[in-house]
Amino acid sequence: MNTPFVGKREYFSGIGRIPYEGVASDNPLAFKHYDADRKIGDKTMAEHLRFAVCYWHTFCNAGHDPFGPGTRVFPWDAAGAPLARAEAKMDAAFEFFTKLGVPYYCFHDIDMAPDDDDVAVYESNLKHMVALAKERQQATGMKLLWGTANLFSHPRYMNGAATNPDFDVVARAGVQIRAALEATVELGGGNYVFWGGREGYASLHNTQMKRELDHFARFLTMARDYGRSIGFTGNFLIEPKPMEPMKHQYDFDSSTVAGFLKAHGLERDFKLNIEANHATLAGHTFEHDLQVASDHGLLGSIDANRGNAQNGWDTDQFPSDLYDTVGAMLVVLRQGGLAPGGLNFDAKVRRESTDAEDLFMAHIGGMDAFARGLEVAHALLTQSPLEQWRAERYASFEAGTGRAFADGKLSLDDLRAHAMARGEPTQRSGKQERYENLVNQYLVRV
Ligand code: XLS
Ligand code: CA
Ligand code: CA
Repeated sequence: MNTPFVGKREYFSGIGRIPYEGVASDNPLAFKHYDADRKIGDKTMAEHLRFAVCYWHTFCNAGHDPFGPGTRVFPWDAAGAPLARAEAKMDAAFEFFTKLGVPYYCFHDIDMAPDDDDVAVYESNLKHMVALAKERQQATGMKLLWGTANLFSHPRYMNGAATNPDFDVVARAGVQIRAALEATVELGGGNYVFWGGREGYASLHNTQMKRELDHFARFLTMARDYGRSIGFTGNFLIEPKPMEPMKHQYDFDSSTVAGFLKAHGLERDFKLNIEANHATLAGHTFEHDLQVASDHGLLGSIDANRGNAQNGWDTDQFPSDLYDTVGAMLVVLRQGGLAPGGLNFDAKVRRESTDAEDLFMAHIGGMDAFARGLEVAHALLTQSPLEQWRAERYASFEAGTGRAFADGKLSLDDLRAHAMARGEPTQRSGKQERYENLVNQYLVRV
């Protein structure tokens, strides 16, 4: 990945390969913590973190909001035929990936290729761009973390895609899933993501919820079967979100999706892609939804971003809160890593951030925040008393009647006999503050 750019022209001139310079550096275009080849435990930072850049925010989103149009002028969006603009955007994307030094990227079908209402034109546009992406991957060493289909922007999907009450729309959604699965396989993607888009409802008055959920499961099963039939061996991932754009999204949170997958026999092929800002919209912390997914054996990948504590919507900001990244990396390290998933920056610079270099600084900050989270979480797990304290808290289940209870060998009569023999339980402090102090201590010590 040493080629600075492989396209027809350079879009980010004046910016070279982003170096690691360490915490003493004040260079805004250098990493302070992310040192790709540095070993943390038995893996390098790059191997642990598996960073990906997303196509949709970084190269497609010019900053529009409900009150006004985009503020960023992307040179790759200058006038020209749709396919020529898509090719220019791909040149910019691969230049950006290689200069930043990330190993992975993610895309929706219509981020990469021009959409079209004509099925054959849509399919040939995507095939054309996938062939170019394959060349670019070979030239740069970049890999695809996951592909997906955008089943929420086109007006035909306003009432949902797989859960639409009109079968014609469900079938049209099938066209895109089929093509996006083929694209993902062609590009060697390790995962395929389903974010629920408009799968949900705006009003229960006009909605047969059970029927829609059954259709959703049917659709996912067909996608799974098609994917496996064309050689996709990676994970299918569902990305939970509780609301927005719909009032209620069916894939509400980790717990809801885990139940849904198990109810429909999909838990062997599907895992979860947890996005920080979606977890917080659901009233959880990022760490909570990661932990729930991991506890089900279903944590597959992460969309790294953050919300804003004062806003109740999906602000998709770049992650910068070290406390959050430590919490996330504790879950990831405890489950032994994320592969074949990774950390995808599903995040956008603010509408007011209009310089090309802001895109780099945003990703540098996010990568440094997770690199720091990795270092601190690793130290907490291997050098601090954290795991020992947690184990001691549950020590009464390690032997004797506590062990027998956990193993399912006791009845309520046995519990009563134990309680009679022991008398009133001794009060045991939860010691939350001691744990919080330990995390802060390691945040500055490591
Ligand atoms: C939107 C989602 C979306 C998915 C991919 O809220 O985060 O970007 O990650 O469709
Ligand atoms: Ca996402
Ligand atoms: Ca989001």
